[in-house]
Parts: sequence; C-alpha cells; structure tokens
Amino acid sequence: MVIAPGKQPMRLLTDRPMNLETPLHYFLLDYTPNDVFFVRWHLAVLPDKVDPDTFRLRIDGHVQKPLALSINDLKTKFNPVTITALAQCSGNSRSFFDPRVPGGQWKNGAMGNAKWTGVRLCDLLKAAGLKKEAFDVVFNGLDAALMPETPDFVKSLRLEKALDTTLVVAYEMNGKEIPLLNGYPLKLVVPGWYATYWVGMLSNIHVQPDTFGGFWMKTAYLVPKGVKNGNEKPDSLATEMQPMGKMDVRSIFVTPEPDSILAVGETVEFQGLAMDGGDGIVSVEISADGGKTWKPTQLDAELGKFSWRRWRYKWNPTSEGTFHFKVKATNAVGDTQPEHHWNRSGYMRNEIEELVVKVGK
Ligand SMILES: Nc1nc2c(c(=O)[nH]1)N[C@H]1C(S)=C(S)[C@@H](COP(=O)(O)O)O[C@H]1N2
Ligand SMILES: [Mo]
Repeated sequence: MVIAPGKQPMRLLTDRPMNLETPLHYFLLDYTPNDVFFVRWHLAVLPDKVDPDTFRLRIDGHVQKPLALSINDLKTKFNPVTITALAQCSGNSRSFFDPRVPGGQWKNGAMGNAKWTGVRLCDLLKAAGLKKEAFDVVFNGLDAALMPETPDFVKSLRLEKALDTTLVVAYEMNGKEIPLLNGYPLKLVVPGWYATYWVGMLSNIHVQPDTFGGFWMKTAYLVPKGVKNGNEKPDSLATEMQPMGKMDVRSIFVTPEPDSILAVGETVEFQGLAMDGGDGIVSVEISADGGKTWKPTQLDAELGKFSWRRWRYKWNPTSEGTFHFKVKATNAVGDTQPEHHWNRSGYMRNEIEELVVKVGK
C-alpha cells in the first residue's frame, strides 16, 4: 500500500506511471470516494498541476468553428448534466486469468462508481458545428510519454457513438473536482464502455473525416472480433481483432473477503456487485456448492442504468467445512457470464467468480 498525492493508502501496481488499485472493502460503498478511486495511466509524464484559469479544451478539425473553452466556459455556457456511471478498466481482474497474461496484475479493484457532472459531448460538438465529412472523433489529454518513440495516449470514437447523448465531458466527480491523478480538470465519460475510452486531462477533441489510426486504437485494446466476451483459446488465438467497446455482464464478491473463516450457526450477509454495459442487471444468483445449485440473491435499488448494482445474500452455515461459492449475473437482454473466460491480453474478464470460505467452530 502507498499514499499517492490526494489519495488514501491504495495498492500500488506501478509508480511511473502511477497505477493504483482500490482496496476491495471500499466497494461496500455505492459510490467510490475520489480519494480511493483507482488510477490508471499509460504514460510517465503528467503535469504536477493544471492551472484552471489558463487551461483550454480545444475542439478542432472538421468543424465549422474551432473552439477553445475554459473550465468556466464549460460550467457557464452549457447545460450541466450529472450521470452515475461505473468506470471499469478493461484489464480489471487480469491477475485471475488462467493461464496468466502479461499486463497490470489487477485484482477486482480497477473500477469505481461515481456521479459525473459536466457537459454533454454532443452539445460541445454541436457548438463547434460538425462538417458533413466528420467521421471519427479523437480525444487527447495532457499526459505525455517519457520516450519519443512511445505513442501518445489518444483514443477515438465513431461519430455515431460520440453523438450518443449519454457521453459527458466531466468537470466534477462525486460533486468535487476530479483528482489530478484521475484526470483533472476534465475526463471524458463514456457510460457503459470500458474506461480505456474515458480520456483524462482531456485537452483536445479533434474531428476527422477518416478512421483514426493511432496505436491505442489500432494495436492496443483490441479483442477477438465478433466473439462473445472477447474469448479465445491459448492454443488457437483469434485471427481477427477489433477495438473493444461495451462492458460485458459480470459480478463479483465484496464480502466476505477471500479466505474468511465463518462460524457455524452465525448468519452472514454476503455482498457483491454486478455490472454490465447499460442494459441493466436483472438477476444475480449464488451457489454454495461450486455451481451445482443456484439461489437468487436480493438486488439493491438501481442507481442508474450505467451504475453497478449491489446484490446481497444471507447465509447461515450449518456445518463446518470449506465451501466454494460462485456468483453469476444476468442482464435485461439475457446476457450472462461464461464458466471460463480468457484472452491473450487479459481484457474484459467476466467469468463466473469463485469465493472459497471456511466454516470453523
Ligand atoms: N489521458 C489519459 N486518459 C486515460 C488513460 C491514460 O493513460 N491517459 N488511461 C485510460 C484507462 S485504460 C483507464 S482504465 C482509465 C482510468 O481512469 P482513472 O485513472 O481515473 O481510474 O483512464 C483512461 N483514460
Ligand atoms: Mo484501462
């Protein structure tokens, strides 16, 4: 555990760039506090501070009227919107892949749920006036690479997705400034999509008439094309790949934590979270016998289409032993979780999770 600027103690994956994981017990809260929200950067050079008076968000390229907007312009010249959305790194839970894959060895803490306040991306694009050839919208932030040969972190969305009214250029997270380490002063929020698209320290939105071909779209963050959950087998890798998008349905255990020891006759409340790409979780089932039989859990009220959803299940252990719990979510369009999930990059993990608990005297 380390204490990074503006953060509580968190699990450190790497320090340059800073990559920090949220300890699991914070997921007992519906909204993840800013000072424990996970941190994931690709490039080593971040400004130590950003001056809110001189900072400008530039919107340029295939637009009628290029814009350079201050934070104050965003707050005063556009309608504010607030949306609850789960940010989840596509590499979340990578350390659990079997066989293991290279990359950040995250447990389940590369995600967080927050209320994001800002301006609709479509309102900004409208204000700049799209030219009719507009095709891809490209997002860049203030972070930079240490070595000139490292490609800058730049992401793109097809115009159709960029105009989706749920996308927000956020200037607040949970009602406060976005922490520097989470992308102050502006973060693109793409509800329901993996957080790789949620460009932080967003300083430029560039509209172009053709496909953006940058490294972080063309080479990185690809998953097997047209395959459910981006699944492939180590001995027969997919040959066609595509950029990832919407989040898969999945569920995790939050409490009890792994290797907890429970007592015979003492009821415990299991709790966990279920999430998807915005269709909505409709049921979460739990198994106490390694997946042979399943029981429904109770769902908390929905906090919004793009939020995670909490499930609960009371269990009264009647005998000693080791129990293999499993949890499985299903969403409104009938998507559920696979028994086994794997791909070469360790992305979008959503296999049915197991939690082993011991019951003692
Ligand atoms: N500018 C910039 N934005 C970025 C990244 C980055 O490296 N640079 N990483 C992306 C990835 S992969 C993730 S998972 C999220 C993490 O956001 P957080 O650090 O606020 O948790 O930011 C995304 N936006
Ligand atoms: Mo990520």
